[in-house]
Amino acid sequence: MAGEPQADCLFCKIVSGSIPATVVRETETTVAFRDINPQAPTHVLVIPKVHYPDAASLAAAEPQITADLLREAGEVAADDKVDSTGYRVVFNTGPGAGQTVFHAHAHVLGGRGLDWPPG
Ligand code: DGP
Repeated sequence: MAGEPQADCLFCKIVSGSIPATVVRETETTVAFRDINPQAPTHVLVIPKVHYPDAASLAAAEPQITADLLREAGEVAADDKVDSTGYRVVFNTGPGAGQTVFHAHAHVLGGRGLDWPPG
């Protein structure tokens, strides 16, 4: 069923606690944890607790949770004090854009200069 945990999903396992992560924030609907392979001094993933494969399918089914995710991305930036200098929120969508984990997630990147356009 849409939104239900998937047995083979890495991020569902982080939500359930069966795989450890450095969690920095948690709400009723979201979890934020540090990326295992950080690309910037601040590199946090914000994920919904429900399982959808990407941000677009999450937004179509769960607009409130999508809003929660974006709010939490901002809170992560404020907690890490990168909000004043600038930070980036990225949703890689599809293999061609570098998505490797098919559970919706926002990357929050900050703490260094960020080039545009991204690679
Ligand atoms: P993406 O490539 O957009 O699907 O991002 C997936 C991110 O997930 C990538 O930056 C690395 C991160 N990642 C993969 N496995 C783990 C893990 O077991 N723990 C944590 N904390 N991050 C992970």
